[in-house]
Amino acid sequence: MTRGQRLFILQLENTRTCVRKANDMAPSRLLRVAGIVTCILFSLTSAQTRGDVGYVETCTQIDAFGKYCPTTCGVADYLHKYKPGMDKKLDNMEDILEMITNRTTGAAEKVTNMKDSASQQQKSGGPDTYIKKSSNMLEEIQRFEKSIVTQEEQIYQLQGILEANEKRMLDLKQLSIQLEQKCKDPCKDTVEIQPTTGKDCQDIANKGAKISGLYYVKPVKATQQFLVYCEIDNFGRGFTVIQRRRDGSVNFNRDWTQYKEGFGYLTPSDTTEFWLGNEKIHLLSTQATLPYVLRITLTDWEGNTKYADYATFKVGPEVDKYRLTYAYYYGGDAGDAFDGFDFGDDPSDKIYTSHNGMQFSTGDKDNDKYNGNCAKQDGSGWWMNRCHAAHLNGKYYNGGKYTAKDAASGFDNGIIWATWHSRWYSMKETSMKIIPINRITAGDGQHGGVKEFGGLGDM
Ligand SMILES: [Ca+2]
Repeated sequence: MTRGQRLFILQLENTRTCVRKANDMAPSRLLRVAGIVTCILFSLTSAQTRGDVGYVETCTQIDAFGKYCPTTCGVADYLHKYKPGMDKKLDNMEDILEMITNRTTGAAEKVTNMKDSASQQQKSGGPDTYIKKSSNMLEEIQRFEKSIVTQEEQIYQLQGILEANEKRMLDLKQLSIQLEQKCKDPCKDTVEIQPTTGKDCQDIANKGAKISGLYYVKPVKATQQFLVYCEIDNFGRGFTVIQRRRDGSVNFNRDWTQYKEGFGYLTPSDTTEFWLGNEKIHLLSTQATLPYVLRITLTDWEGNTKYADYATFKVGPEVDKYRLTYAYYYGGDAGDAFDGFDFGDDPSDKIYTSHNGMQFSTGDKDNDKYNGNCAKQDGSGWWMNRCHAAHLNGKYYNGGKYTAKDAASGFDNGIIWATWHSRWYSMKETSMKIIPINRITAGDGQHGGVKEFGGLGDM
């Protein structure tokens, strides 16, 4: 059930509850009508909001990482269901109002009769006490008259509301007709998935795909295809993107299963954050006869972008806890943070913060080299040692700079690349992407730097 559908049902239940309360509680019919009118008002307002919500909120995310937004058919369906019930309620209200009007007329007649009989009594003369009693009665009657006038005013107001409601119903009917027209066209996915498929994005680029976007890939050992973002540049290189940070919109504090399956959102425009998933990264990185290069790109809060490449990047199977291995640092201007960093706290800092050969850890699965639990302390999943000099799944800190006080555990838990910025500086954007090693160099024969090729215009 999508969030949109749940909303509809909630609102329907609200309407029902509302009417029931008005019936139970109000001793006077007038109050009851007021209750019902309020309820209807509420329902109508809600229905209009839902109409708007329907356009946006019915997006569905599927396992294969697509986000699909159907058209507004759901809203139209709802309106069809909703309308007959409302018509009936309005009819009932009209009946009740008529009843009240009848009773008011009856009461007015009664008052006139009472007044007449009182004045007759006065004329006929009698004991003082009787006259006093009679004038008291008259006062009572006048009060009663006043209250009737007030009630009549209220009835007019209610009638006004009723008319306004009828107008809204008409508007809704109009809207419903418009939606019906729209829904005659078959619903389409709003996410554009490119038709070419392959073992990875380089395979797809080799088949002639020219634009970056979402593609289905099926690595050699994969049982089913899955969606990836392919970054295809002007040199015909196809990078398969396995990680993306851009704005902190996705929470990277996830458990083992979520890191295994992947999380976040893939978009054709590469505007969202995600972790592709350890299983998929394993299948991709271990399939080729040609080894892969992992390219890490980093953007800081001053707008500088740097990169680091690792040759023969592989992620092992789950039985080996998705162990990270690579052959060597292939180059880049961000420095080799995967090899650890000497922070100056301890002589063995560099060894204990290196990442090559580390198994993957999450808060609920501690595979690190530390007595405590690095992943739990830092609220992330990563190839933790004791703990890290590179940490791209860390907490997102707007502005970059943070302190031990900002981190829940007191440890450096940001998006860190220690060979470029201090561990108390969190990157603004990151990406991790893989490409067969024979394609990493761009068409000009030079080792491809981030600034040299297209397709990364916004970085
Ligand atoms: Ca541990």
